[in-house]
Amino acid sequence: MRRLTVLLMATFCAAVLASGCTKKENVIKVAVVAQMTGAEAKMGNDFKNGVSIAVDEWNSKGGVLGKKIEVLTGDDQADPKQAVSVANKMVNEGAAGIIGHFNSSCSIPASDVYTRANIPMITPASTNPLLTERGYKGVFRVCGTDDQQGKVAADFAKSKLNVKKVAILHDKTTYGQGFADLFKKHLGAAVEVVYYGGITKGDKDFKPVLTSIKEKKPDLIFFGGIYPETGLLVKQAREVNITAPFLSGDGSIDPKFVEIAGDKAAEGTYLTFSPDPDNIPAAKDFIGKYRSKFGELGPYSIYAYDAVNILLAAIKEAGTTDGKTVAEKLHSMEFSGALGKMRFTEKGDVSQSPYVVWVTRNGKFEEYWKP
Ligand code: ABU
Repeated sequence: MRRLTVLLMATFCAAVLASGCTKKENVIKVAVVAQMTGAEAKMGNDFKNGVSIAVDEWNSKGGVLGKKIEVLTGDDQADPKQAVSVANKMVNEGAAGIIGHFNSSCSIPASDVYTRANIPMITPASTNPLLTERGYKGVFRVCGTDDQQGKVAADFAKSKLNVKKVAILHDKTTYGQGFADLFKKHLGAAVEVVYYGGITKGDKDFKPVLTSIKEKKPDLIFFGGIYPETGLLVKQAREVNITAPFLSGDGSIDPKFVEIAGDKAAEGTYLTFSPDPDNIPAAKDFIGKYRSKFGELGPYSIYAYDAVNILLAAIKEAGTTDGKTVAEKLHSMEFSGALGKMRFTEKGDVSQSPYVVWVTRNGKFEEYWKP
């Protein structure tokens, strides 16, 4: 009797283990990784929302390669060390592809981890050029680069605002400083840089640096950084009676920027970003779904949606989740997404990524100038 009980228990355990294994094999995991908590959590959650809409659509049609898709979520807290740690976690949990990260300072070190593990990554938002300049075949971005964005910002400052003296600030990150340096490069010698310096992310009082900038009488203040600091800089600049316009970039074009700066201080602030997706016919369905489920579209929600759709389309076309095969497919495919037709270059950038200048009016962002 005792023998029979042991045998039955062993059979039961084997069945449980087998069903566990079967369950594992019956899903394909994709990971969305960005800052899900902290001051910039809005951007990470915008990614997550965009990815969830795409994955629900795929799963309602049966998934991919006959398997349901499961989304893993990783929080890098906008911190490069945490990004490496969470990248390893996603590898260990069996992610077949990564949508992320947001910050270039996270995407770059995390891409080393994914490359070693043969897992393709597509970032919706990391714009620092270095990300795709290291010869990694499985690293992609669906956004543009700060070289492109910096050129549009500089052309706007020179030809539309006619600036002669500019103050340049950045947040000392890979993105913020890189973008500021590329803006400066594209300004060229015709514009005098009367102030150049970095602030520290997370600081709350920028009045000392703004007071120094005020003495230099710039025609424009440029900031390379993300909306929590942009909002405070714009607010405090007006408090120390700086009237010069502000110009920032894609890391700041979020309603949270206006919330922090306040409508009055934010009025007239310029930001570089891609053109309004509301004017893209292919984006209409996604935007409608997003607004009804999550409210207003985040700047990079649609990029996250397209990124995961591209990844899943490549897995489907490849007929496998093997990273090298999927990456090869990503390099050779043309994809029709919510942002229109998309193709990757040899480096892993998108072949087209236009930038325009937006302005803040009555607490909202409007397209204002295009090169
Ligand atoms: N491109 C906006 C901010 C994300 C990053 O590149 O760090």
